[in-house]
Amino acid sequence: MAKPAEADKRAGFIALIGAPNVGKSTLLNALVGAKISIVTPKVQTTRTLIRGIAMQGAAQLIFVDTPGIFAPRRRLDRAMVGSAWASTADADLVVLAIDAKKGVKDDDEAILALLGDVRAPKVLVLNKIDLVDKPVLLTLARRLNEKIPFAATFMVSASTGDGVASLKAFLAVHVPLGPWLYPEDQISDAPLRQLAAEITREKLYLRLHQELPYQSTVETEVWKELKDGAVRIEQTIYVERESQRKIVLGKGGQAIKAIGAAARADIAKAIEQPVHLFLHVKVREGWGDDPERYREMGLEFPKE
Ligand SMILES: Nc1nc2c(ncn2[C@@H]2O[C@H](COP(=O)(O)OP(=O)(O)OP(=O)(O)O)[C@@H](O)[C@H]2O)c(=O)[nH]1
Ligand SMILES: [Mg+2]
Repeated sequence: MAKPAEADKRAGFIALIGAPNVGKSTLLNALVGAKISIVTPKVQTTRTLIRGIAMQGAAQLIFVDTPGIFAPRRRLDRAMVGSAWASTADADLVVLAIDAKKGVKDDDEAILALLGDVRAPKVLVLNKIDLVDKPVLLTLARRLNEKIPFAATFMVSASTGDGVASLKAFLAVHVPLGPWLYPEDQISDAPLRQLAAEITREKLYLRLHQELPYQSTVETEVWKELKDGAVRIEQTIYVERESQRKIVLGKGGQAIKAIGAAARADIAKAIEQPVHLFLHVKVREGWGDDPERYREMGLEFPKE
């Protein structure tokens, strides 16, 4: 494609917000065309702002995936929800994603009530349309547009990709004129260490159940390029209690082995390098109240 003239270039930040589990991260990955943000069937998977960058004609679209917005209880929850709302202040456009299958629930209502205060134009995305019939979608779109003046409404399936191209085309002509902010071939600004920690956290979420995923965090401690072109990565999984450490390890170390194997394969694919992954599991009681852990995650530490 011919290079656009400097004066025709556009660039903008597009915040993807919504209740937990509506498919924001899946949508970010579909829009960028690569796996940037982790996805699981569990709520509250995304913990911090994750940027993914896509080019569309003369426009550079910088998508910001955010933690799901819900009524927070713990300090970590408050930090996550706070970061999601903070993303809307810097955004040129805000995309509100709704799970069309679930419809409008309490968390969505609470978001809608606060969305009026957001200055940026808002775009409504009804996601998971592969799971619902058309008449349901039209009713949902009408009801939501009565509450908030959305600039446009899109019906998509982030999983199948249905409708994603139209959404992207719309966004590309609605971000402001201006120079591109990242090199054209860049698709993320997350450091590799963070990406690798996120991948391991995804495997933890997929493998472990109930409260355990929410009481764990993953940090990359060592990243060493080896002479043979491989990389040695050491990560620590922090949990709250000894009983949780035992579950993460599993009988005869089976659980941690499976988590490590799955994470290693995905990290190697993401960085296109062979990986030797070493996982440590440490009990750090009250890590959810430790400012250092928030710094590692890239979250503000809420005072209470
Ligand atoms: N059928 C279907 N499932 C979807 C679609 N988009 C996302 N999902 C599934 O919904 C679940 C949640 O997806 P995520 O992308 O992690 O949702 P999220 O909004 O980022 O969730 P949090 O980060 O927890 O707020 C996963 O199991 C996805 O595979 C879709 O279009 N159709
Ligand atoms: Mg997410």
